[in-house]
Amino acid sequence: MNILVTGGCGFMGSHFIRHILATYPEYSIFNLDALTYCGNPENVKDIQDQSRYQFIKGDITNQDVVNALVSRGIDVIVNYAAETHVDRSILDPKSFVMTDVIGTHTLLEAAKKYAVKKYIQISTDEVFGAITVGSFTEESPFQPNSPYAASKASGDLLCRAYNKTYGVPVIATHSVNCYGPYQYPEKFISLFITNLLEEKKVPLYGDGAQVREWLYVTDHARAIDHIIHHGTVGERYGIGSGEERSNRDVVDNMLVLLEKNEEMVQYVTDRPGHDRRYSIDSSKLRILGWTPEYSFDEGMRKTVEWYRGHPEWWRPLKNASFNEYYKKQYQQ
Ligand code: TDX
Repeated sequence: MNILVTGGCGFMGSHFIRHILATYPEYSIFNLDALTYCGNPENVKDIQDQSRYQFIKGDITNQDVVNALVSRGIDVIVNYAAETHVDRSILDPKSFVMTDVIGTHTLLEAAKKYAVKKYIQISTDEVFGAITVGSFTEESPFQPNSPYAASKASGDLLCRAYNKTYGVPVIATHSVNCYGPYQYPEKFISLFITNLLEEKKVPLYGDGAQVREWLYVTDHARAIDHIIHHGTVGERYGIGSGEERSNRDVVDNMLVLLEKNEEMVQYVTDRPGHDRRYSIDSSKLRILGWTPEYSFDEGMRKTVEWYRGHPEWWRPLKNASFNEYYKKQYQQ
């Protein structure tokens, strides 16, 4: 099987590629990545020399580039390429519309033209908005609150329309928050662990009582593998762990693992439009036989150990200029 992974130098895409190459000796992976700020060739360094792996630098909004690649006999497209950081989307929504909407459209056009066998859309629980009690299901309406969530929801709606109108074999996936090694140090868990390792305070938004459901990243890779092989075209699947934690609880967990005290926690101005709680009912996928391997406690231990052992990976990224906006906005 030939799989085109977009955004394969990013956090989640790189774990998926590693999983597929290790699990299926007969599969080939084509990794199309524009190498924007969070696409890092270091994330796939350990597999880059394998003959079944090929990297192509390119943007998913470029139809010629995408067509040239998909016409080479791609069976499955897995669209991991996306702008994903909510705080950035508040500052610069257009880049999110370009990649998450136009980019998705470009891939769908190629999937239609070259009749790929499956198109897997990697999306998020954020498209459903926030939920106070209970969990979102595949039938929940889209109620995005951030420009990021709106862009992903728009891409997902195009996926639905391309399936209904043209018969493109789309499967959409909505995952809870992922964490683990190689996550760019702008997201909550990766930012906070690396701050604490640098003896810097961690900026907790608002009252810290917001709730997220956390999934270890390799479990997400396994879920997508499962959906490629067992999912039904035209369906959506929620991917969740059931491991809900308030942000404050997650911080307490990190303080213990990193042996830091309360003085390191700084409550800062809340994120505009901050969703209070996300939660996904993943029973539809679990009935197909997928279940996560890692508990939150195990996943956090592994994640902290990885960041502790790889300062050469994250330290240069923490110094990058993008952090300036971030610091001004939230970390004073
Ligand atoms: O500095 C911070 N302080 C803080 O309190 C950051 C970066 C985050 N937070 C809070 C905001 C959220 O309640 O932590 C929680 C998690 O924040 P993010 O890591 O930014 O994730 P979230 O906003 O929940 O969105 C994520 O989940 C769905 C990802 O960024 C998306 O890419 C994914 O699709």
